[in-house]
Amino acid sequence: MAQDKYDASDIQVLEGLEAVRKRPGMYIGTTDVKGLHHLVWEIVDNSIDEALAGFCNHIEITINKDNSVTVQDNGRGIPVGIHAKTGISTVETVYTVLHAGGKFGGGGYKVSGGLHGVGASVVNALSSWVDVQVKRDGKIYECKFENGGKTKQALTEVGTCDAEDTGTKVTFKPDASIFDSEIYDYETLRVRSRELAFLNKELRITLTDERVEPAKQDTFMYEGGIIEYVKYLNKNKTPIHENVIHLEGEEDGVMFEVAMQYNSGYNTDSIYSFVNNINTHDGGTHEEGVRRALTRIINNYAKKNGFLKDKDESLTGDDVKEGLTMIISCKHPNPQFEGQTKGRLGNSEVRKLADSVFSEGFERFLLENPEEAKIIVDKAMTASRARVAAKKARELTRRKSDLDVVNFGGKLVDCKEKDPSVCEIFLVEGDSAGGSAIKGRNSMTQAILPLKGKILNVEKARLDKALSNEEIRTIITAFGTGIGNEFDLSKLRYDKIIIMTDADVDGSHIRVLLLTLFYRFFRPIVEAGHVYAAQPPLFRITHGKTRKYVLNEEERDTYLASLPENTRPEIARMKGLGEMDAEELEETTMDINQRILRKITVDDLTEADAAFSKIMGEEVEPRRQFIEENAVYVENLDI
Ligand code: 28F
Repeated sequence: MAQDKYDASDIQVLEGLEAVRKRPGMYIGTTDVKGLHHLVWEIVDNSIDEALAGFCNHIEITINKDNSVTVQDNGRGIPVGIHAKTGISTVETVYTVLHAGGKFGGGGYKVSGGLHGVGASVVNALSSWVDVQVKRDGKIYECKFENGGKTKQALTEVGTCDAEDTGTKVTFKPDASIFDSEIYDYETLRVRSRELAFLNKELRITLTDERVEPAKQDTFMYEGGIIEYVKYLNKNKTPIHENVIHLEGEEDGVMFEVAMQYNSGYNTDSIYSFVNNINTHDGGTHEEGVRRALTRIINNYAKKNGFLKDKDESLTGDDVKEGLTMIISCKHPNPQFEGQTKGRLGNSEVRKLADSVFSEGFERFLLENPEEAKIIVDKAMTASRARVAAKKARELTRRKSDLDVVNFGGKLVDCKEKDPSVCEIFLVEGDSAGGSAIKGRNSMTQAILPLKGKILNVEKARLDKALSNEEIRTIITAFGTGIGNEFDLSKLRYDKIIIMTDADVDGSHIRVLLLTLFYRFFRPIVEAGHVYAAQPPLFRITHGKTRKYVLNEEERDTYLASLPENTRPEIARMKGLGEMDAEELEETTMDINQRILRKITVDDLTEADAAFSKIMGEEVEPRRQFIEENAVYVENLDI
């Protein structure tokens, strides 16, 4: 506006910008450091719109020594002609009339972020001064504003330049009376500049900090756009398929593109979505369309290609998201942002567009790339098993009542005492020994869990497979601690877990399988010293009415040497627990006053771990041989 005369339109302009100064938060959210940096993006967005319109490919952002900021683009330059509605130049209109930049005529649309093109006048209102320079038609024009947008110098031709040298350059100094801080943070500007370069492929963005000597500078330009964004996000991860999948489409002026690549990790929250370069942290219809299509396409592929055999088995949204890094970018002429922080896209038509663009492109990708398809589906299947296992583990730990354990498969014969410190559980090999143990036990403090035979070799099985084994599930339920990340030692229902198996090869094999289970899934129980191996006798020496049970050859020989010369004792080698009746089993192996237990410790297990891994491999013979020779357990006599 000219200095001395203020007509109605001038007053309307000043009232508009005054309103911004009164309630800046309504326009830029906050006046803290976040709002300070927001001013930069409002100006940059106008350059980005010029880039999206195809007339600009380089934006330069400079933090000047006085913490003013200069943004320059090589677009067409804001038109300098007189604006029909305001009677002043378009440049001045854009910088002094609120809502002037966005909806004004012209075929293109404001798709950059922020205030949808009204940003220039808001920045002017909140700055102590703003200088605008336009290069157009071989001429250089300038106009200046001060104290919240008052025109200091109307648009003036100040020089000439090459005809093809066009663009807009704006320098502004945020008003210190409005902003808590006026110091720009280079890193904040750098991160967002890089993101804008990723989101707008081939656009070069240069950031310079003139406050330091020598000046600091970064330049970002990505030919591949969001494809390179995904590569960048997966930089420190292990992609499980080589190429980033890139899909794009447009409908009714709405542009939509997705870039995605799976990595070997397990997290499911590396999906980032943007609308007009704004990060929609709370998702919205663009993301919903993609997630829906991703789940549907992978399930269809898995069923059609025999990965999912059980017809009503299906993969969930979480299963198909595991390890997925994805960027969704939508450019919309009239985005509806929803939610408290306006972080969610609400336009319902986008859901269908996203779904159709994604599903058609991803389905084609899977069909054309069967190897990658198998890798991707396998990963989702593994995630699904782990999810089911975790769910089972949670169910197992949720004991509704003690009755559950006894009824759970009817395997465990629990003790009557409920104080864990005096209770113990015997894991007994075989039903006959199990039967004897149940008869011979002290029913107040001793629980019996007969094991049908070889339990699953968990060395090779994942949690999900281990939990699908009924014996293992019964053991987990009986212990009460839960398993995996649900494990809670304080819930252990017994002070002693006693493995009672035959002293032969099979018995040792079962013992090692159990120890593998403990080592892999219940290590804290072993570390706390709750696990023991029962020591059934190896020989029964009968002479006269006397019956003596001994543990091994050494004890046998020592005992025989102690007998009178003329006695001809009968020596029997005990074949197995099943050979003893309940009374003998109690007397020799279970009675806490007579039995000898061997405590199993983790240190030994750690050495054994290598052994477990070796003997728990797939080859049966080396394993049997190893067990026969080593019977991997260590004694610390506990009584
Ligand atoms: C450093 C900040 O603001 N760059 C801009 C243009 C180009 C045009 C334009 C802008 C008319 C009224 C909509 C030029 N020629 N950088 C910027 N570059 N605005 S802002 O037009 C404004 C329209 O509002 C432009 C032909 N068409 C458009």
